[in-house]
Amino acid sequence: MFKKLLIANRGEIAVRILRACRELGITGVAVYSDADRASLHVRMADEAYPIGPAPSRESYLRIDKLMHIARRAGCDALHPGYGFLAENPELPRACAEMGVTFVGPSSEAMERLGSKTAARELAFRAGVPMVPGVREPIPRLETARIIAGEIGYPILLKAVAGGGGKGMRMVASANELAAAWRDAASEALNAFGDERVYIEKYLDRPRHIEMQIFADSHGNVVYLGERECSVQRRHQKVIEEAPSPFVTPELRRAMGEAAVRLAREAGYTNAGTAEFLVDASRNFYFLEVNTRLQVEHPVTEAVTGLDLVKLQLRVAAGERLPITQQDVSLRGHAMECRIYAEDPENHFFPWPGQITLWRTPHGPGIRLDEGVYAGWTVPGEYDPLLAKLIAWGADRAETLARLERALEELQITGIRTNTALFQKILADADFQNGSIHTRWLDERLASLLPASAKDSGASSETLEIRVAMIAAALWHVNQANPAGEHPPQPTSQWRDDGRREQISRTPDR
Ligand code: MV4
Repeated sequence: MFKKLLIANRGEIAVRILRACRELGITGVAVYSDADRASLHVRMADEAYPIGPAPSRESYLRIDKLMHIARRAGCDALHPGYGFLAENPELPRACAEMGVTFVGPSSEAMERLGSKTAARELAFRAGVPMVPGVREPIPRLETARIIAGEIGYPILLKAVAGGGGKGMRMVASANELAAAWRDAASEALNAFGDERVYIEKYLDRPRHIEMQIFADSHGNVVYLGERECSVQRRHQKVIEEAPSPFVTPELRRAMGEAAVRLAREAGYTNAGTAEFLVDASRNFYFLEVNTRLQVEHPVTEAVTGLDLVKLQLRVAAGERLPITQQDVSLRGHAMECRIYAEDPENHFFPWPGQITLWRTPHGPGIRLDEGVYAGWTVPGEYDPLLAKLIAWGADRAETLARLERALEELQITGIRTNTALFQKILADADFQNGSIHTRWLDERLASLLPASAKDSGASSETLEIRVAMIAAALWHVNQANPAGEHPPQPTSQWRDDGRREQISRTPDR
């Protein structure tokens, strides 16, 4: 097993990985930006190193700085978490060059799956069903017109480098194609530096169901069941559950075996997720592979009894998977709420600031993966995920009751959060009987939120909307790809003092 692991991330996922390190006797090494000096992951780490200014492109997205710290601290492995550099093949490449083990797939497997058209080609070769469409980028508008006509409208233009709905445009008829083509290409160029797009048939109101897979470096691949992730807001997952209330044992097996074939075809190792769309007749269609540990991994942990982060570390260290497919069994039901510092009643405006009270739920079937503590100030520079509240129960009804009970126990003051929205979603009849699809929440929000929060286009709300848009734009600018080459920042006395000061000022513990 590894001796020392560098965690190239922050917040709750860095804390989650540190916990696995502690259990395995691995020294956990944190990195932190100027905005994260007093963050929980820094307090919980065995060692912590500064990585630069608050904007992530100058800190958490800097491969050169990470490699410098890995060398200086003597780390033999690196875990990327999710987000930031987790799916950037340059990181496993840089690790390989330095003799540091990357906890994840090879850069080659990542590249094979990073391009959506290459992934579709792999899926085709592996006999995995996918949405009707093409397997290569469309060179020009005239070609798009011919292919769209053959597939039949409505179609979707999707970015080859895509994911998360960026560079995606639905086209209802031929006369909308030219404008959508331009929009999709320019959005793709902007987001990924790659303007290429391809075409898929558009599915109306599908479910988003994903399959967890795990592969070791000895040719063993297993699937660990699905997660239902249809409750999303603008491509951001809000609630996830396992198993999906819609999936039958037959469908689970078919999707699981398809995901395993795909992993084998890609030469995949470590944890991965195959995303599928599922239509009302339970046909499933491959969408893409996420080559990382996912935010929602705890619901799979809850129903399988496995520790996915420890499994990741064992497999990365060259160990064989300790389980075969026959050993995988699902028990009970789990559901996760993503607790964000944001205001659902104000266009989901991010709400950084000091947490004055953080009173956490406990008791039967409750797990809280948190990245915060009372007295800490949520920085405005990052995704404002505070914690994930996960409930487990013998069945879906018990899980729902426990989650509702835990949401009542959870008390947060000082900042606004989305917890009240969860109470409304959990009380919704559609949600309770599992009749949900990928557009359900966006359509339902109008009735779940107070009238004042609806995007009605009323002139009284224009200023708020504009402020929210500017804030969102600033956030996105800060998320942009690593750009300028700045020399690594040396540790400074004032920064260390500041960190110590903020830690000693915090009221808890
Ligand atoms: C689709 C689709 C309908 N038809 N593809 C959105 C993000 C990207 N990963 C794929 N997405 C979709 N692809 C076809 N051919 C609908 C979506 C989609 C969606 C997918 C998963 C979760 C939420 C979604 C919300 C809107 C649209």
